[in-house]
Amino acid sequence: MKTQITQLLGIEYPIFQGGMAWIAESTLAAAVSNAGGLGIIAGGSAPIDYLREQIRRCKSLTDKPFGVNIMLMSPNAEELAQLVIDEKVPVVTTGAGNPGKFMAAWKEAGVKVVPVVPSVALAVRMERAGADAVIAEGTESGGHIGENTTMCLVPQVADALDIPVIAAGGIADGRGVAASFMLGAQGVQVGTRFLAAEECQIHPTYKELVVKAKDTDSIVTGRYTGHPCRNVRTKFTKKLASGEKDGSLTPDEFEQLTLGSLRKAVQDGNLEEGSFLCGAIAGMIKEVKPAKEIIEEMFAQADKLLGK
Ligand code: TUI
Repeated sequence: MKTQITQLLGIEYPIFQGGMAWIAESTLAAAVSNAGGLGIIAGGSAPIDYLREQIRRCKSLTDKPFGVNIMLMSPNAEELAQLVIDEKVPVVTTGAGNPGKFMAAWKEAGVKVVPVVPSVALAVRMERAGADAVIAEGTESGGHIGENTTMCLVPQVADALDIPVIAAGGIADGRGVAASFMLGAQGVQVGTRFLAAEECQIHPTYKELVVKAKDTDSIVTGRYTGHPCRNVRTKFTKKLASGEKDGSLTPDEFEQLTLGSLRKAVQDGNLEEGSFLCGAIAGMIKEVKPAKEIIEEMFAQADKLLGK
């Protein structure tokens, strides 16, 4: 499927794998890139030496383009911004902030820059700053989220920009891909569906939670801390949500409880203290499959729906 995004990046399918912190490492990213999408290694708040190793490992596993996601709230953002230049990473996506101060250096180095935006205002600023495309991410996404929905945000961002728009949030099959194109997107970013990819290195308990989730099994916690986060509904996240609602947890206590909770979910499958981030579309995911099958099925269905 050819779009402005496949042409811009030299990939076969216009799909980015979400840069999920603690989750998106070189094995998953290389599998997605080898399948013709854009695999992404998450910077998260990981140490720079680990990320350098992951980037080099990804290069050894694929000769296709891949990207690195920089979480701008992370203390290592500055160092990682330089690492992607030094390692000649072809594409950078950013999240959780405004990457304006890094833009000139990335452009000069020939890195393609694709920021995640939760609003039209930030999308317009990113285009002016030289972004190659933007990812308009709706509140259906997993992890740290904005307020606007994919259905409302994507067409408004597409109307406001000349550069291509990638839709994210709530997309897990060909219907979501086709709908995104109808909304004016030139590509999609998919996170939650790849949690249930065979190559995704998360704890088996995490995959099981995603595959067993129903439509009502995602929950947003932490709005009162200023960092709302969508997770699988578990005993732990229900406790956080009720503490937030009835005031029995202060924002500081909430932050203390959630510190390190993503690592506990991803590495240990810890249901008592782990935050299993997932998007609202988890209920649609029923099977663990190789990334290549996920992508090929998604685009075969989208092609059919779009009458190609
Ligand atoms: O970043 C994400 N999702 C994430 S990051 C993450 S790890 C984390 N750790 C600690 C606290 C919070 C998160 C888990 N999930 N998605 C991309 C995203 N970016 N969602 C929303 C935004 C965003 C929000 C505000 C992007 C830009 C922005 O700009 C504000 C400004 O500066 O104008």
